[in-house]
Amino acid sequence: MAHSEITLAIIKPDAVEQKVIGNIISLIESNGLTIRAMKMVHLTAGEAREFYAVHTGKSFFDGLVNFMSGGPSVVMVLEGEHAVATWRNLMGPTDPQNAPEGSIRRSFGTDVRHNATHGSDSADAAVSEIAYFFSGLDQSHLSPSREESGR
Ligand code: IDP
Ligand code: MG
Repeated sequence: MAHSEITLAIIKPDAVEQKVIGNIISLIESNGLTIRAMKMVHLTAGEAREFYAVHTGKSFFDGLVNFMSGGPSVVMVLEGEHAVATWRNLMGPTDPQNAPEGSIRRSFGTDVRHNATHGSDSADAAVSEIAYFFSGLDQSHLSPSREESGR
């Protein structure tokens, strides 16, 4: 692996409700990504606000917080080649209507809010998002842009 990276993925409450956790995990594993940590969490509204703090004040913020705290989610650390971009490409764009055939958001999303999954948008965001959900996880052997020696 020349450029191994980690990212945070969330299977959002709409996808958990639809019972497509397994479908989404299959896509993760069949597209070169490895699950390094995983848990189910039911976010409180306060936690959803904190996790999505970057969107505070936007028109969709309250709806997003209600949605994300409305049921359980599955939170995962994914590792693989260019994991941030690989996972965002697998998801597709934010609005499922704009997402290509075969993408996760096209297959399992409903609308721009209920779009099935989350993915970090950069390696830096991944580090802080992973720390938020997996405070005990040692990221030192899962560095965000590790160049492996191949030894
Ligand atoms: P991303 O998840 O593709 O990175 P962001 O812009 O970071 O998209 O938005 C975070 C989440 O907020 C989206 O995944 C979606 O659930 C929700 N969201 C974004 N834009 C809208 C909107 O215009 N209306 C309703 N919900 C939105
Ligand atoms: Mg985002």
